Amino acid sequence: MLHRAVAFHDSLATRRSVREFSDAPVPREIIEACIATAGSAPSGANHQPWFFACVNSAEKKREIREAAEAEEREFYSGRAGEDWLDALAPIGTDADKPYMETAPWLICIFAQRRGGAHEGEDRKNYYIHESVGIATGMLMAACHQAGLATLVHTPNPMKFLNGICDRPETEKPFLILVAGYPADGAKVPKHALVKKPLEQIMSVL
Ligand code: IYR
Repeated sequence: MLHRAVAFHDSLATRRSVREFSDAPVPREIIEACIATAGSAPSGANHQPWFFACVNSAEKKREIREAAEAEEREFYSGRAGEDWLDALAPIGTDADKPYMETAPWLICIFAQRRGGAHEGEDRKNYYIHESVGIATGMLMAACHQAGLATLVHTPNPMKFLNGICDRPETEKPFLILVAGYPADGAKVPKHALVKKPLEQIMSVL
């Protein structure tokens, strides 16, 4: 058990949030297998309140990039506020998101306010954000295991995604997961490599 737990840690600890992607295609079957892993996550009352719109077409990716960059320009030119921009400075991000067109897949994740455990139901869902967050973490781990790099992208607001991905108003865009291969020589900021040691994130009582 310890060997398996440590081996899993050693693998996941090599995950990087990448902002330079290769345009090499990734077969749909790989994405489907990763989404199936996400779909196996636990959720409130097992209602599985998530939907994954997997965008691969160049036209849709361009639409999403353009809408996201419009929001990001507002964010970086004032909406974020000084503290937030200060916190982001060591990551070196800005409003330009070319990787949203370069990467083969944009997985647009939606949280369903209503639904239920069975297809066609219209009941209230519970613990939506917790459930979709857990599923997203499992999706990222699955992508990593498959050899794919990912980036969590959260333009704010993301309302534009409902229209582009053809999703109903009862679904709230949760985040965009960019997925593909890292570009040759892709770099990550030093800041992102520092993870808190166990003593800081855990206690045994
Ligand atoms: N959504 C913006 C800003 C951003 C916010 C946080 I908090 C980050 O950790 C990284 C970025 C962007 O993607 O640039």
